[in-house]
Amino acid sequence: MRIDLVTIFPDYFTPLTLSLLGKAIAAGLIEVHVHDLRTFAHDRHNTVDDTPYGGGPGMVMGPQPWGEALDAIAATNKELRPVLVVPTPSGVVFDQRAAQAWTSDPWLVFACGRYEGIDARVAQHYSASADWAGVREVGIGDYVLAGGEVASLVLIEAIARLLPGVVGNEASVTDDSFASGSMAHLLEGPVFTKPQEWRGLTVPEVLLGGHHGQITSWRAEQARLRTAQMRPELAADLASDQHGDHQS
Ligand code: JFH
Repeated sequence: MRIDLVTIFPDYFTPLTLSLLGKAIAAGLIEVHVHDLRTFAHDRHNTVDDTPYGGGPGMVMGPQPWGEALDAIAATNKELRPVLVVPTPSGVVFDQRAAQAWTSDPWLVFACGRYEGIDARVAQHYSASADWAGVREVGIGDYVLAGGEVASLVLIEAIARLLPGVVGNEASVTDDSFASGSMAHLLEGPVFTKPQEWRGLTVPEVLLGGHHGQITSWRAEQARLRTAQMRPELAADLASDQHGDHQS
């Protein structure tokens, strides 16, 4: 998978060289290119923002540097059509199902906005361009970040760990796909490792016995309890599914 990032803060993406992602990049499973948007602004101060039409607080990123940057990126490979990903608090919220679906895109270009966001004509233009595979305006949750950089890191990490060969421990990813299948709306219960007793706290007996049937049903029950406690709205979905009106 190829990933391009356009930003006025290229340093935000140094974490991509670490850990899981860093190894995947080093192994050639993921190819990452970071671009400084200001190099596509041509006035004396490399200005990328301006006042909003219609008034209101803050500044908006103008379309000109974005157009030049994105056209230059698309022109680097005429075999593939990139998908333009635009993180925004007013997008569809990204979830595990989207992460799984996006693993089959060969080329994602992330437009990381700042200020109050990017002039809407940028998304409009690339949605209609035959050189691009589409535009996805996405959020990562209902809170407002200062820009698209951290949201892009979140999206990339969620997608990249699902790519074949990226996670050494394949079982942990297999478990995820199990979790997004029949266990669709269940949270995971507690997990334990050695020592068997720590500060007077013990590991549940059932996990020590090696009775796999009992362990599986204990974990299922813990998952139900945890979901009811932490995410009552998901528990409600589960209950209504069981009454035969499953959504999506
Ligand atoms: C981003 C920012 C918009 C406008 C009322 C609520 C928002 C500040 C680019 C994604 C998620 C983001 C995100 C993604 C990209 C950008 C800051 C945008 C507004 C009006 C203020 C700039 C934020 N899930 N959260 N945040 N910003 N206000």
